[in-house]
Amino acid sequence: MSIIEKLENSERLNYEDAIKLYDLDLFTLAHYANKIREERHGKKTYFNINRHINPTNICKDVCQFCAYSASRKNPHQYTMSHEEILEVVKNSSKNDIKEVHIVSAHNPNTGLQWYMDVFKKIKENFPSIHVKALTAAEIHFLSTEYNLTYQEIINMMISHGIDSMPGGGAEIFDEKVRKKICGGKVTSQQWLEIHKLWHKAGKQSNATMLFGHVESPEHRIDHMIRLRDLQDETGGFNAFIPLVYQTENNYLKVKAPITGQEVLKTYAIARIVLDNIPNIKAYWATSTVKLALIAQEFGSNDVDGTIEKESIQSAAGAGSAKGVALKEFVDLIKSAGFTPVERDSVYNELKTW
Ligand code: V47
Repeated sequence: MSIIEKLENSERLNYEDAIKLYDLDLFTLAHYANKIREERHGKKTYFNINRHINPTNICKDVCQFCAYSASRKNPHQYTMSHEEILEVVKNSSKNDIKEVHIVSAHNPNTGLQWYMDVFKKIKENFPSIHVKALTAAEIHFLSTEYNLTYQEIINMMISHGIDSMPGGGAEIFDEKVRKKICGGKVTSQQWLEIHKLWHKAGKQSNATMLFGHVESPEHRIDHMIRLRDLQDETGGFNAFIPLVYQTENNYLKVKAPITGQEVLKTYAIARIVLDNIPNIKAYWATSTVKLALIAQEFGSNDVDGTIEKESIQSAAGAGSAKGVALKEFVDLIKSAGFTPVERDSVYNELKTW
């Protein structure tokens, strides 16, 4: 059966089929991806009102793509105190944020309680704010640094008030590419194992993929299929987030930045291949708001949030340092022809704007 026949029949695609999707033209892919998007979400585009906080940039790991961690490229080290973090949350709570998204570097100097206690303090002071925190890469770092099992770290996360896990640290699962871009950090197997344990604890998470650097389309498909396999088992992923690689201030040598066409193809292919992950997020901080809105015609149904401050992608050249104003966000979604639906962190609908 041809790939088009399989798409017409809405069949699940295996690795060999999915590779063929990259040979299709953009508008054929858009047709099938948008069909799935519209069946599931109609014209809704989800977003949330949130605040990103990155409490420290001192990192034991050396990822080649990272411009955020303090290193030769970024000599400005910092580590926030809990009081400073709480002050940020307090100020942002005035903007009616529903989520704090907290991701740190892997700092060996702070102690485990610096990582954990802040979540408890946020929950005590702001019980209605959803805490999305600690990537699988951070969990692996804490587990090795403090000689605890993943399960023990997960139990601590839950008892300290973390509600869900962000999808960071997945990068590209292919072992050869991974060795090149982030050797030494959490392995692919470990990343998947940590999310599996988190899901088994009854919790939800997201999954990312960093693309547009030294990986091939085959590596992207392999990444998606490993996620789909785990999702078949646990059902715990809410969203898949393809992160467009930002090229500046890091050590990865990439000849040409990825084209907008290839980015859109990848969103569309993700929507087709990941038949068991409900949401495809075009994270505007890496794609730009404009392309994130166009991506809504190519299978995506989410653009992430208002963010307020963004440090990881903006360090590598993205124009996301100050987030985006709520009104502007809503107006842009509307003028792109979609219905802006504010969601919470686990995709309950809160308000149609
Ligand atoms: O894993 C680092 C990425 C990620 C670069 O779960 C880069 O809702 C592009 O995971 N170019 C962290 N990306 C951010 C993340 C995330 C973001 C938004 C929402 C969610 C969610 C998760 O940032 C890292 C890494 O892949 N990153 N450097 C760069 N040069």
